[in-house]
Amino acid sequence: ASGSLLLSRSGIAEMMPNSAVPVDLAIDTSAYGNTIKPDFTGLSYEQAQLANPSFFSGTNTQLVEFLKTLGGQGVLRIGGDTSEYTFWNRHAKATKADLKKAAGPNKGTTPQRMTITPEAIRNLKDFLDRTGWSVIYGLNLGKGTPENAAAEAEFVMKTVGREKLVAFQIGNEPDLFNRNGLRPKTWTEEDYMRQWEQFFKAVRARVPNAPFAGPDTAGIASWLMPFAQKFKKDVEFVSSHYYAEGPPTNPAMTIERLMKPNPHLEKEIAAAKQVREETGLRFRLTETNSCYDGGKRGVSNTFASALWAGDLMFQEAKTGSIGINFHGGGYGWYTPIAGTQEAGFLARPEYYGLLMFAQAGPGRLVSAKLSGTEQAPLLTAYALRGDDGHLYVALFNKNLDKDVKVSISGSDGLSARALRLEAPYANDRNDVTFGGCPVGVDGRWFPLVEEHVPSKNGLYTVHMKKASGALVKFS
Ligand code: BDP
Repeated sequence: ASGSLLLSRSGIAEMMPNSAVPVDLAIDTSAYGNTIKPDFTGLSYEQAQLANPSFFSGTNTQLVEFLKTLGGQGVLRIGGDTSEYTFWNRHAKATKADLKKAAGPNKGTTPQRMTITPEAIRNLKDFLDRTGWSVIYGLNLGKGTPENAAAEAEFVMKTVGREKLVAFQIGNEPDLFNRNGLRPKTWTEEDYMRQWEQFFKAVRARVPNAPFAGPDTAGIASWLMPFAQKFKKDVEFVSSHYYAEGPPTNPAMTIERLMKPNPHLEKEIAAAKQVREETGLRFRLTETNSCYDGGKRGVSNTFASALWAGDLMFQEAKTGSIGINFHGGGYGWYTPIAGTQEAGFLARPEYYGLLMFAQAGPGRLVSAKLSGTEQAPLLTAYALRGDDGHLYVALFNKNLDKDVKVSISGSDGLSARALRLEAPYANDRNDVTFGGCPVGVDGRWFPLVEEHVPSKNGLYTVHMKKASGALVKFS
């Protein structure tokens, strides 16, 4: 059956109109770039989700599968606005009502106070063991105390273990504390660093080997360097967030805009590079998504978000980031995985961007240079020597109105197969497939259609429909 699908698919590709914009992609497999480690991929959830101890638990078998499909060693980051309103209490027990709580992304309002119990942390450990993932754990700086943070960190460290704990972070988006009511208007980065140090010392006094990262800022790139310089011996890496668009009420926030390069992202990448050069510290994008304040309907929950997310992952890897965490949870517009334990989970379009990245797997980027993209500027391409030895080429045609014909030179191997990332329309919400197959409600996925990529004299040609992606594997 898969053979006949294969034939019909390449038939379709050959029938594509000649109007496709021709572009060239030159691969140089001897020119290595950055390494993508197995823990590159990550998700981010609100700390409030821990108020329900059964969510991140071994009993949530469906969610476990959804994470495993994205990679066997990903990173779960727990934090967000609600991390300033969740309180560790080692005597507390979750109520029946707590067990039903699903925490979507905070939507820019003041969160409700919630409690984190020992049971939640014990279950989290089980969840991490079953997924193979590790955790970045947020401590409450906004409303918490150094003593309580130290007690919480001690329990987390003891329960989860050093190998599963990537880092603690102190506070979420402290650069916004002067306008979200958590600190006075006069709050500066100096103040933040002073308080960070108090919390850090309190934790280290009880947990001498506790790993840390920060400053987990919303986006003021200028906060990265002073923090890195001051705490370079104390942190594993520096972190901050990036939202491509927002607020959702602004009509200028559209799919068209999401597909384009973003000056905010470029600023952040430049700041991360400077930190790396001056302090040797690496950068992780610990929270990101398409549109802040919980996302935008018709943008964040559409197929366009898959192209955006997949492209962003490769872009971050290419520019030196050690990983990325897509924020989500509940039924948030931008969440990669939507649902609850009772109702079940499903893959939202964005999930497929992460899935495509996972299929290339960890490895090392190699040089991939595009030319002739003047007529199709939103076509992006990345090449990777996978840890499995194969050469992979990831293509994203973010042009919404133009098909593109990509001619790949300099690849190796004798044959090439492509897995398509596609949907009928950029704003489609339900018919996204990768390799001809949707992700099942059990969180599993396998390729159904592997398309033969035609070649002539070492030149491989991939026809890319407007608003589509493809992962080409050479063997
Ligand atoms: C970030 C917060 C997160 C929110 C998100 C949003 O850390 O809790 O859910 O913005 O506004 O700033 O969507």
